[in-house]
Amino acid sequence: MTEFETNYSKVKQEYDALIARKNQKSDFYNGVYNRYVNPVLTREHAPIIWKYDMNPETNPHFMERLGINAVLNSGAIELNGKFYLVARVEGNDRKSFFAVAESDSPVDGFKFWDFPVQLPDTEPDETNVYDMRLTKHEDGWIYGVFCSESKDKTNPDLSAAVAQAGIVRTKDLKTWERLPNLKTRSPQQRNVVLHPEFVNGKYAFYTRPQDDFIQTGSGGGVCYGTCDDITNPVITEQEVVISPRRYHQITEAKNGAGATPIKTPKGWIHIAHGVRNTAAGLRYVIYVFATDLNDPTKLIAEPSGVFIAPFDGERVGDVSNVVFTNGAIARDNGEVYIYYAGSDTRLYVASTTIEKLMDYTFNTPKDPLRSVDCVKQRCELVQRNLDFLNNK
Ligand code: M1P
Repeated sequence: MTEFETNYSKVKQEYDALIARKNQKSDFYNGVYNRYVNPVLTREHAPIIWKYDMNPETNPHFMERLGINAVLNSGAIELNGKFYLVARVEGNDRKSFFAVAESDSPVDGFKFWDFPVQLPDTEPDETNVYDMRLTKHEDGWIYGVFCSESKDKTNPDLSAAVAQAGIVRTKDLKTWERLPNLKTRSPQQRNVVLHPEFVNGKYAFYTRPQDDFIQTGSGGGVCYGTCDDITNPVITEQEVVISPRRYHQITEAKNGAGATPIKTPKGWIHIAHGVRNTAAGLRYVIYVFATDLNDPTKLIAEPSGVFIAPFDGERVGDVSNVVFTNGAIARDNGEVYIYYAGSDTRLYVASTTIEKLMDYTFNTPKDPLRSVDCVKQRCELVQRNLDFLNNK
């Protein structure tokens, strides 16, 4: 065999085995959701034809020509009984792009389509795109809202950038129509999500105003605003904060909407991320809150603390100590699959049910905000448990 044939055969066997690999629930237990042993997408899931020149004459060593560095933050949707992830794929050149991975199962078997998503090139200054949230809207379209990043030409700092919310729509995940970027009063926006229903006849967005590319500054948290026309997406009014950042909570440094909210009989459940600063840098965790079914600006439940925090191998990667979600699938049969990236490197899944998610959201006590009150809260639980156990 030639060097090309030997190396290709090894790479192909490993790729085929990876796609065929079955996933299983891990030993992790908290009663709220299950983790799985294997990530659902990694850079090794990138098709061979994305990376290698397959012609032995021009690539005798079977060398990667265009490597893939990471596969992470993914929008998620179920269509006609199949599961689709629109993943953020980062090339070795640091630029991200979107690609659709499809499977018959929500927890394994995801395989990328041959071609990545080719977005219409309507924003000439746009350098990078990432983190698409998919919303099956009641107007009949599937929308993708993502971060559209450009160089801040007004700032001499080489790293200064501007984040905006880009918007596309599709019916089949194959043909994408690009709409103008969302305009709001904030100079920058990231982690913007489209609400799946009209609210008083308007399109409603969850936003995250920020003064700077990294720091949210005066941005008070996850916000809400509406626009009349999705083809001219402008939120004219001041957005209202629906999930605030707070001192000494997991959202202190910043937070952001994650998956498109899930409609339940008791309210819209949001699976979002919160960030705090530590000596080791920013720590990203996933948390949950709920808003009123008829008034999406009204916060009705705030379970205390983290929902998913970086655990075991999730902790380490290109940006360590990060878990981040921008996609979940709530099935008609009550199953819920939450796709979350570990350390900006690979994509995991957690599974639960609507019933458990509601139990967690509406029965987990609120954060009492001060250590002394947290001790009281825990002592009350201990006392109730002792009373119950002693009276059995
Ligand atoms: O590196 C962690 C995450 O950082 C950003 O999130 P935020 O805007 O809240 O800081 C995003 O760029 C996200 O892609 C990334 O995972």
